[in-house]
Amino acid sequence: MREERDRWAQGAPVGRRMLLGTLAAGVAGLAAAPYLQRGWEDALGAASQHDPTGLTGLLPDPGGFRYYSVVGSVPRKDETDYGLRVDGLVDRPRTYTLPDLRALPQTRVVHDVLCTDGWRVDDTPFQGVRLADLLDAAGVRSEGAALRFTCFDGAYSESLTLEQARRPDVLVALTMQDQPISHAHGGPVRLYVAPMYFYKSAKWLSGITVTDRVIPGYWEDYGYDVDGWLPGADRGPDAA
Ligand SMILES: Nc1nc2c(c(=O)[nH]1)N[C@H]1C(S)=C(S)[C@@H](COP(=O)(O)O)O[C@H]1N2
Ligand SMILES: [Mo]
Repeated sequence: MREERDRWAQGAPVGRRMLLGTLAAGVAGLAAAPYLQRGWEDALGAASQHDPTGLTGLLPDPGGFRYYSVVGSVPRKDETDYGLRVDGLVDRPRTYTLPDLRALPQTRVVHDVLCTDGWRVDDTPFQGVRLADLLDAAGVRSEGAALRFTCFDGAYSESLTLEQARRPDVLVALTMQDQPISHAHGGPVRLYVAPMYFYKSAKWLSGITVTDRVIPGYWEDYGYDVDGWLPGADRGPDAA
């Protein structure tokens, strides 16, 4: 999939334009169907689930974002069945429901979002619980050095060092652009790591495990930088 994305990013102009046209027609067809009620963004998500080429990732949604998923279909979760498990090297493992997370102090962070594929959406607000607060509540043990994030899509994963995770601009986000995070954007809960490329911001977040070392995430196994700092990011005291 990574290779496919790179290949398309480099461009095969005629083939790609044709395919995009075909795909746009397909998406338009979907949009005319009941998907319309959920909006274009969810139609893109739905279309990409039937899209073996991954090209739906090249169709912008109205806000400038693009839909990414490494799996074909992702279950929907809401207040009745969503859970965020915090465990690993902690004294007090816990599973948070959506109401649990909403009841905690909320922080709003506005930052530019950048994907390594070249698109960006400036000044995007995210709001949610500071990851640092969840770590404090869990009581990280002295052997703890990093976090592994897992997702209820069953495939994606990410990592942060504890020091990165404790930054005030790293959120377990419940809203994006001041709306509840849609399913297409990884709702009801996604990670938001403001100072890093958007691949670090795991969608459909379901697990946070404290580990004794960094375990590279999904894209990082394909060569992405484990430290996904954005150009010009203030890396803090651990700056290399
Ligand atoms: N679970 C999951 N999270 C993910 C991804 C994914 O494929 N699956 N893609 C990452 C990448 S590469 C980007 S750019 C953003 C895209 O978020 P969006 O679909 O809301 O635009 O999600 C990141 N988080
Ligand atoms: Mo990305």
